[in-house]
Amino acid sequence: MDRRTFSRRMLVGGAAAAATGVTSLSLGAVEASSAENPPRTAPAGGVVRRLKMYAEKLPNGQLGYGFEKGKASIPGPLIELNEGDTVHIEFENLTDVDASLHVHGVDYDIANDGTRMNKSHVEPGGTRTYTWRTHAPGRRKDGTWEPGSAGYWHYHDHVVGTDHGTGGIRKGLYGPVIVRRKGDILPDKTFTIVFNDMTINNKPEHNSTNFEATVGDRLEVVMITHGEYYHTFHIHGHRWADNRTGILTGPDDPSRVIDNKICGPADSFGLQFIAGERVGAGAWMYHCHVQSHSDMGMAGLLLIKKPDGTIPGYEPHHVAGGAEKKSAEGEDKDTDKGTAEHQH
Ligand SMILES: [Cu+2]
Repeated sequence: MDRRTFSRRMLVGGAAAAATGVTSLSLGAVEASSAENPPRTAPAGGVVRRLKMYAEKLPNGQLGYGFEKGKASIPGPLIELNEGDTVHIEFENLTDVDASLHVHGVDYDIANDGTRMNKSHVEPGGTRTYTWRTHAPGRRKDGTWEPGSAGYWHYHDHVVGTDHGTGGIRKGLYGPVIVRRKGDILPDKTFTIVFNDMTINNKPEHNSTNFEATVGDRLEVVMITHGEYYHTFHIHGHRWADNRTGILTGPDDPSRVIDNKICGPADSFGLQFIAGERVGAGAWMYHCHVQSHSDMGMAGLLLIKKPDGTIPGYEPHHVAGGAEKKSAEGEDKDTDKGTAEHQH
């Protein structure tokens, strides 16, 4: 049972409803201002995890990473760690070219760099285990402060096409990494949005990449940029804090609250917000705010439903990018379940 279902059952069930005077129906109203229960938080790290990861060719000729054979996706699957965790990733290259797994932000020695420079890539059909470590912040012996590993990071290929992985990234070999600090607020759902050249998540232009949620859900977005251009990431009706977690820590947190952020190649950041808080359900656009980019299709929808599942004013046949959808493209326009969406 997810948190949303849980909180709604609690409300319908009695005690909470009696105390606050609200009913489950009023959750969908515009005046619903925040989640009802204290959010779950990240535990302390220190766990050793093992993952299997594949790189493979997708039916459309693009390339993807996946945790299972035949299940590769663009972006690749979310790798979520807590500071102090170690992960050993047994990476198998099922493509017909050299490939690798190179990560940003966490601790790895040179043998785990995933580059041709130190022969840490993998030949077609080959396997290699990459080890990533993470650590909590703390004071060095010299008294200076060492940052922890927590952050919104990403992994990508570094050898397909060129020694910089230009061909691999262009074809979809990239994915999100989240390292959490003990006590970080956990979301109900995580979406990964990658601006790669002029696409979102390598989808054909004007096939908007949509995500679904319900009013009151605590949503998290991992936003990654790749390719040749700078972009600005904008969400309608929702804001976030421009800091490590995307959430203000309290009334004195000096972080700027924003609804638009500039991003360039290999940048990554994360944000959290409550779906529909003070604004209600709807087909809320998100898009690159470089005008020519949004006009060329760098736009999608956060489909935020009322608890009864409806979305006021939403007309599913209008594409966010502005052009009418051709019927042949119908399948691709569906929400990004199972690839860029991660349910907690
Ligand atoms: Cu753009």
